[in-house]
Order: sequence, then structure tokens, then C-alpha cells
Amino acid sequence: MKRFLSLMSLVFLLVLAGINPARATIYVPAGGDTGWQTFSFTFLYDFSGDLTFLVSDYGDTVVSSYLLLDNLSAGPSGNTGFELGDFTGYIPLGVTSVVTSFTSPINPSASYTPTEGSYMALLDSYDGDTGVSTSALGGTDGSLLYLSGMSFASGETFSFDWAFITEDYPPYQDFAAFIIEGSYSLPGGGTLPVYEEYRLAQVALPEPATLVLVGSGLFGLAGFGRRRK
Ligand SMILES: [Ca+2]
Ligand SMILES: [Ca+2]
Repeated sequence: MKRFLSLMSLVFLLVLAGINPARATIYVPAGGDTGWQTFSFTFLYDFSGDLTFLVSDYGDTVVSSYLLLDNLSAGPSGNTGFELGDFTGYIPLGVTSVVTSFTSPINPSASYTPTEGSYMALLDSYDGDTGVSTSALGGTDGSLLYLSGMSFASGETFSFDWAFITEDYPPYQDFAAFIIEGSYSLPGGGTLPVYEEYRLAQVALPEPATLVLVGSGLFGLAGFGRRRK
């Protein structure tokens, strides 16, 4: 029985590892959108480095997807919610703008206004080549917003509001991502490189790897259950 329980725990851990909410991706159907979401990340140690927000085409460069951003918990003074009406303090690359509202070109019910103040950022994967390659992340081209030289204290949480809207459809798995890259200063001295890439949203079905992991967990439970009889 004890062995059975420890096996059960292992199965649950494996299943949890596959659906850890912090790493969850929202899978968006053809022409769909996520609604506003909030992402938060808590730093383990004192951190310095860069934050990148990105929307990317996948498999083509001609059908657009969009990433909206607002209400950053840290960033350029007076402009963490883009209320200066521009990208002061940010480095935008590709096709980006600061807007007061956004409606999906193919779905009028996917209509958005800022979660904070009057302005929000709009990144467009664009119906053409943005000139910004996203091949390092498995995409084709896209647009990004970059915050350089950020610092966070140990235990501090960074959060932001985001929404992903697509005009695309499977198998063109356009996606949005958030990347933390820099280094931790360890309490005992020394530094630790940090690279965290979060796939916020993606067009189409869950990746096979996720299905296999959750599926094998469920299969395992069924198998152990039968053996007890
Ligand atoms: Ca696309
Ligand atoms: Ca705002």
C-alpha cells in the first residue's frame, strides 16, 4: 500500500508538472482570442536583466496575430501602462503601436480597451515580413517590446496584463511569449544566469508532448487502480 501511494504521488507530480499554471499556454482556436489575462512572475533572488514581450507568426508571414499589453507592475517611470501615449522607455521592434482600443479585424466581438488608464500597447505579427526574425523561438517573424536593464529584489513579483488575438488558423500556430533573461545575484555571492521563456498563448491544439504527459498520468492511475482489486 505504501508503495502504491508513493507511485500515486509520482504520477500526480508528473501530471502537475505538465499543467503547472505558471507555465500554462492558452490554446486559441482559429480566429480566436484569449480575453485579458494577467501574468505574474516572482523572482527567487535579486535579479538584473531584460524583459521581452513578443508576438510571432509561425509557418508563414502573411496572416496576423496580435498581443495587447497594459498595466505593467514595473518599467519606465510614468509609462508602465503606456499612459504617455508612446513607447518612451521601451525598445519596440517590428510593427508596434500605442492604442486606445483594438478590435479583431475578423471578429467584431473580440473588442478590447485598456485595463489601466486610456492607452495600451499593440504588437502586430503583421501581414508581411516585420523584418524581425523569431526563428530562435521556433517562429518566422514577429514584433516585440523590450525592457532593458531591469532590476528586481528577491521575492519581488513582476506582473502585466495581456491578451492574444489571432486572425490565423491551424497549422499556422502563431504565438505570444514573455522572456526573462539576465542573472540572479546569489545570497552567498556569485551569479546565476537566468533564461525563462513563457509561451503565453498559441493558435491551435495543445502540443502532443503535453497530451502524452497528461495521458500517461491518467493511464497510470487507471492501471494502479486495477491492480489493487
Ligand atoms: Ca501568422
Ligand atoms: Ca494603460
